[in-house]
Amino acid sequence: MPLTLLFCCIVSFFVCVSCNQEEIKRPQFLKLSEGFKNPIGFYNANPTFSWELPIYEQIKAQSAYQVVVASSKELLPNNADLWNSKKRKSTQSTFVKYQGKALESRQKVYWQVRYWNQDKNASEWSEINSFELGLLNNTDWQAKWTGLDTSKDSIKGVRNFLMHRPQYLRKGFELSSDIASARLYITAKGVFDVHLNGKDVSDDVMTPGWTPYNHRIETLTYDVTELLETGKNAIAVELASGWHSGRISRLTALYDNFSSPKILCQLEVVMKDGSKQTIISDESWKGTTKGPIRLAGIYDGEVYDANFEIQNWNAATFDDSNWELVEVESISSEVKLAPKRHQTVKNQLVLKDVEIVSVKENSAVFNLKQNMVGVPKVKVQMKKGDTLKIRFSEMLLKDNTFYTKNYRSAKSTDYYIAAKNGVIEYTPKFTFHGFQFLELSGYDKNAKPDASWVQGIAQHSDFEKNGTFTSSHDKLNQLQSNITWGLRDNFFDIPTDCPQRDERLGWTGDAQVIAPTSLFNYDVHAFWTAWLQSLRENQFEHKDGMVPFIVPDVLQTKSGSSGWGDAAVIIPWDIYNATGDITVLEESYESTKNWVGYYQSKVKKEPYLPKMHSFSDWLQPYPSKPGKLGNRGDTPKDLIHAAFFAHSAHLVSKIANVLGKKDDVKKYKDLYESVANAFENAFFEDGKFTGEKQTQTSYLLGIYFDLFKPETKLKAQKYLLEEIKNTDYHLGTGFLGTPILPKVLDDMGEIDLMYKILFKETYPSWFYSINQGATTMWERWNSYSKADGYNPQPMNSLNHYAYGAIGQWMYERIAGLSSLEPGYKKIRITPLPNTEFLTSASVSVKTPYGKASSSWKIENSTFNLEVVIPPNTTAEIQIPYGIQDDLIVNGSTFKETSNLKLISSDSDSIKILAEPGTYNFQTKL
Ligand code: RAM
Repeated sequence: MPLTLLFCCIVSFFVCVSCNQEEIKRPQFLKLSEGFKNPIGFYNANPTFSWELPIYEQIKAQSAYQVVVASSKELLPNNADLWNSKKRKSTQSTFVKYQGKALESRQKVYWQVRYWNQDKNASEWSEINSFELGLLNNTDWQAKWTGLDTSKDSIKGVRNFLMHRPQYLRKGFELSSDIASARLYITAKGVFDVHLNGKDVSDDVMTPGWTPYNHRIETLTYDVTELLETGKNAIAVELASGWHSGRISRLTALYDNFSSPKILCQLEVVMKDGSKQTIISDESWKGTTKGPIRLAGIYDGEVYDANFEIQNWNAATFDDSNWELVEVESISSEVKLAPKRHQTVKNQLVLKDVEIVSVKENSAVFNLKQNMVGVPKVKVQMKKGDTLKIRFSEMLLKDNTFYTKNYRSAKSTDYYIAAKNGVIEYTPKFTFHGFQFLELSGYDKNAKPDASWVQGIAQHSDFEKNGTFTSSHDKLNQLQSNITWGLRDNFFDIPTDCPQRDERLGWTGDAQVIAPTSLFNYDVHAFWTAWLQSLRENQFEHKDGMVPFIVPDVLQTKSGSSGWGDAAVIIPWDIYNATGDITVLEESYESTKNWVGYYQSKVKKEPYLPKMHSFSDWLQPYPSKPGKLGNRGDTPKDLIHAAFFAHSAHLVSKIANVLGKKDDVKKYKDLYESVANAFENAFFEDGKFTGEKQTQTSYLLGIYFDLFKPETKLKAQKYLLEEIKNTDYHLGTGFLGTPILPKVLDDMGEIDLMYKILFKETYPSWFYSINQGATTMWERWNSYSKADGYNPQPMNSLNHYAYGAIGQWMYERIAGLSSLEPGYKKIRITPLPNTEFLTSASVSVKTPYGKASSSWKIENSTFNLEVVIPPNTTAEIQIPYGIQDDLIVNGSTFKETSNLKLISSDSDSIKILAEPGTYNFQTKL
């Protein structure tokens, strides 16, 4: 070869390699740990890194990656001083563990990632992302718990509970030179709203949120650089009881004798000249309880008196010399101060489409058309000295008056006292309500009520939407809406059972039932893992492994309940399957084993059959016992203990397998098998439940948890079908049976039957509540009916998410998208059309690898399926109809390609393995 030609070849080779490399687009959507984007005040010095590959033709999969981490931007990518993973051959693009130098409180860290695609070409480096750690240790705090002693006022509220007047706390300070950057670290025993120089520091609501305060209090970090000035400044905090000192934490002995609320804050300022100044909460602060928020409680509402407003109290110019001196308390080493590990609650949506229902003399009822959680925003004309009373209710009685019996002792009423004539605007700050209707009274009699007087501000933890579901059926879409409203309404910092009555507690059973559905609909990865930490903290108080009924455990539960405490095992497993994040399993491992240990400790007489407490198949329809006694349904609790004992042991064995704990894999599998055996022998004879009353749930638990021998399982399935027939094809399940019903019928191939049950209009069914006007999920299948009114029991929440667990089946099977390998590394697309009820259904889910979707419709006797599979995953797609030769893919007859491989084909369905991409499948019915 002539030299020139050789030279040309070499040049073109290099040009080609480099041009090839330029073509590979950078990774995107970088995230830290449970989905955080460039956080400050981050909680974890051992984070994980995730990224997504961009979506375009050239990118199918990742073959290798490199993560670089440095203490300054300039060091990236080539001089990473904290960690350089080097090129690692791996398809892992989610939850890659940091393995670099130890990180400290306040440290700011920068990171970047690149990947190599399936052809081993390197991408460009991603954008640089960062995170900054919060104060990770109690010793990082110089501040003291600071506040007024409000217990001495001895104000007694509902049920004689001590109420604390909200406090206004402030401190003026000077900053000597120009400010380079400033961080405010803050929390409270109570709930707070902080201002700097008269400006609101954040739009967070009811911070710091709710943890077991006797173990851990979460702290917030704010970047306040822009709010400070050289010279005079002021920091000012409004503080109320919240969960910590309110009657929701009913046991006064729990959190330092129900002490007065306090704040803890530390403002750290770095000056341009490099010097530092720190302002802390301490004895130099001043406070008053003579501010406008006179009283505030989560259950009972807020009282705001505008006559007490203090002009400019939060500005630097204010003279606080006649305010009271505060009391202080040192930080205790027993209670961990830890940066908040999930999103705060924020205002999310303003409901403005309001209707006036009725007007009486000086009172009017407004309808927000959606049962919601949050606060109202009212704008009304008032006369000086008059009191505006704002009442709430979820639904009305026949005569348009309020149904509030189901709030039980929660007063849920706000008051505003006017200081002058004219239009006032008011939004309560330190309470929240569950309501659709609102009654105003006490406004100016001369004013004519107008729908514009009222808006509803919906609040919940600030997670993002993760999935969508829609179909051709209005009621099914309404059900999806009711499920998602119910979820958001009850994800108020912790997962609550209900948002309106004197409860609003983190019931573990409800949580385990709804977790999978919630993970489809919202990005609640961090939300759940944060609550699981609280669960562990409460569980570890008990040597026997007992998980309390509720978390945080303000009931100081004395025993565990089967089906409830199992949240400790079931939820980590659900999160792992939805996200692929192994960290949650590592964090929870001891806790999962301890809960199984609790069951073991309750086995006394008969081997493997625990004797303990259970709420059982809570609120099963048509219980044989009347009223309250019937709440636990008819499935015997002993059966439920054994079923969940076996199931949790089985899951622990699976978790042990993921974590590589070989001994435990066997130990817990053996345990599961022994309990399963005992379960079958004790409660079934030849597959038939031997108890007093046949229930769907007895069979469902046994079948779904795999507790029968293969031959008896078939018989049990037959008895289950008989039982369903006996109820005229209605569900007969309570909290525990309901989420399992669709899964079992699905496994049995009884798809049409499941559709029939789901689309039932009569009681008990999902559509029944919709037919009665529900806009959220109800606590009971018969909470209300147009014909008979409200269920007579006061425990009758109209916003309780448990029965929304059907949402999982809607995503996974009606529209057909689920995770086949943890975190959607492999996706399963298996839509289940049913032409009797639906002509189309569609879902999309933001998987850790990018958006995946499945949409089908039936038109002109053609089944049409549109599928999107994100990069770095594969999918198993099952087309429910057709003959392979008739299958059209993206407009042409199906042929195997490098993107689509045939797995199997029979008269009922065609199964295909798909690489990432967008596909349209068509087949004749
Ligand atoms: C009710 C709660 C919750 C349920 C328990 C057993 O008070 O609302 O939903 O789990 O009881």
